[in-house]
Amino acid sequence: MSVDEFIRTTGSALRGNYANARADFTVDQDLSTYTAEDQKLWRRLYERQFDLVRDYACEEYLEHLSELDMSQSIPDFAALSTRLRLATGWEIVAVPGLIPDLAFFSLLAARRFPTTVWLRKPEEFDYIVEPDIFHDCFGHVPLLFSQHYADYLQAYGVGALKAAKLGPEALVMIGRLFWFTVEFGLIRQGNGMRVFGAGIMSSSGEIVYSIDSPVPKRLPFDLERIMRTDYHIDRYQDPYFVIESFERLVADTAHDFTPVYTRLREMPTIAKAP
Ligand code: HBI
Ligand code: FE
Repeated sequence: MSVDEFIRTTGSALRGNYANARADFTVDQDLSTYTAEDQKLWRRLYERQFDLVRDYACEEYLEHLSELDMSQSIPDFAALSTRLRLATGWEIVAVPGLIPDLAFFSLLAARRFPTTVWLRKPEEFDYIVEPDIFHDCFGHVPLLFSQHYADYLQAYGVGALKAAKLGPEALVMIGRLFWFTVEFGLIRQGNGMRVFGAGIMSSSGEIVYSIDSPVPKRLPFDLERIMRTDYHIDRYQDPYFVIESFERLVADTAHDFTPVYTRLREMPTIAKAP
């Protein structure tokens, strides 16, 4: 889909500025557009969430977060990319906000992580539905420095492009895989249940809820169950899925999903919690 067509069809719902977007939906990050208020809000968001991730995030995440220097100001994507290329061959590219599925998957398949440039407003401190720069940088970027996770995300992009060719049902199914791993995944580690999904990692409420609450189910990672499970986008998840390691996640999703889509199409969807 072209940028113009995207603006025309999703127009009023789009929050970012798409006017200068290139055909692949990337833009330049202009650090001078962030105000002193934005920087202050970033520091507040970072500080609150940093205290939480220490107790709830997986090891790999914490290792890489502490190596990055994001606590004092909104990160410069070019500087992050320089380090990331050396670590895992990924880079950070700026995007205006949500971009079409195909554009998103194409960037992932090329080891380019689309990162939103705008920051939420102070009144949205606790919660936003769309990804902003805090969600993308704090939630996603640290794990891109981890080799198996980085490989998983690229493979996901390749697989999702293939699903898009197979049709809308396959795309819904592989979209659920992204949701229940990259955004809301849990991982079992030596120190107990930990978070790796970026949607949880950047949320002050859900990071505690996902680990400590007795309410949600925490099911072992099961590709086919995930592909059949519907979800809410605007409330805490139930269920969560728990992986054993990033290596296992890569291995468990390395096969061709084409026959899986065909089989699952005939099976009922597992409804989201009411
Ligand atoms: N665009 N910027 C951005 N960030 C996302 O996480 C994103 C997107 N476009 C599409 C999309 N996600 C979904 O297709 C995935 O959640 C599967
Ligand atoms: Fe995200």
